Amino acid sequence: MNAPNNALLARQQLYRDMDPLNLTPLWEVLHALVPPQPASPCVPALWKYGQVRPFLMRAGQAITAEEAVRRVLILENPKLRGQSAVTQSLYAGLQLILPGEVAPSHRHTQSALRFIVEGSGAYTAVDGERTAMRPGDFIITPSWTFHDHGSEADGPVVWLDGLDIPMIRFFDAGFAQNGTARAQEVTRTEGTSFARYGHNMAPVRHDPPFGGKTSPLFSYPYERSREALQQLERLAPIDPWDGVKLRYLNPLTGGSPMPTMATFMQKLPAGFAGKGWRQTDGAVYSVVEGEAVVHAESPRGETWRFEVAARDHFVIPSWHTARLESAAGCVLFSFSDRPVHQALGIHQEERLS
Ligand code: GTQ
Repeated sequence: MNAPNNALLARQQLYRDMDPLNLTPLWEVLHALVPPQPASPCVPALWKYGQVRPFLMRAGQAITAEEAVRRVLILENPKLRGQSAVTQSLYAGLQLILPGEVAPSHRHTQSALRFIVEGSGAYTAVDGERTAMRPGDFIITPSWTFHDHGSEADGPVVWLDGLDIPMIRFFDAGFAQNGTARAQEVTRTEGTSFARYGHNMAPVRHDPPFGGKTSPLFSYPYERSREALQQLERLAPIDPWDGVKLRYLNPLTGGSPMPTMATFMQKLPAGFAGKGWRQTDGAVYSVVEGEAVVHAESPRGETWRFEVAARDHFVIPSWHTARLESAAGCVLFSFSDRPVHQALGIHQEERLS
């Protein structure tokens, strides 16, 4: 298969001669371009809340929410440092807001989710309606809607931001605008969206907001999701891979709450020893309650073992095998880019027996 030396030299001369024309030979890169299986440059990674929180609080002293616009510490994949990315397509960060602060109004084409990690009494305002933030709540900021965050709490409030920033950057499709007011005008009473869409009912004559692409529910309260998981743990068989796992949905379509990101909540019963699985959508996890052990293995056979507890965050990249165990029981929130894989017909999942 080896070409003789003079043939190799001729090829190298060919590459050098064509280089000024921005030409490059496919056969030197083909294998990496179309790999036999996903070969993510990302690695599984863990952020222990006890280690991250002191830096969040120092950030709280170093800069105001107003000056920072968004006071966030980005969770960067160790193999994507400098790219503000937790996977190739997703962004994750921990945002801090202190009592009395306002993170000013703006909008962007990137979709955002908030998952509340610590503290109550902050709110986010979307499209003229405020939503209170409580730990475990999942809140949406749809693409191109003005949003600001504020706090009337008596202590720090921290939430996980999940955005499709790297994906929108990949498509070079990002736009952003600042609001004219610091905080947007409130035009609807808090709870209106939930009353309208949060009960398996929908308005009779009503165009879906946000072009029908994003859920009209801004807030999925934890007490509801937790109740569902708890009941299922009692009433129905436990899935050997996931424990009890549900996906959040857009009540008007049955699809994911946002066009680019799927969100999930799952409960591992006490004593759970899950089987391994892998999927093409890399996922970011926020531990809500309890504790678990996460085993991960890359397609090349490298292994990781994370001991996780409430408020810790971790990432499982594409096509890495993961396995969850929990002695005491555990509740996990997660998000991934699955809706995009599904829309493109490239989603794959493998469940090991
Ligand atoms: O809250 O609007 O973590 O625009 C990154 C970009 C949060 C936000 C982030 C953002 C926001």
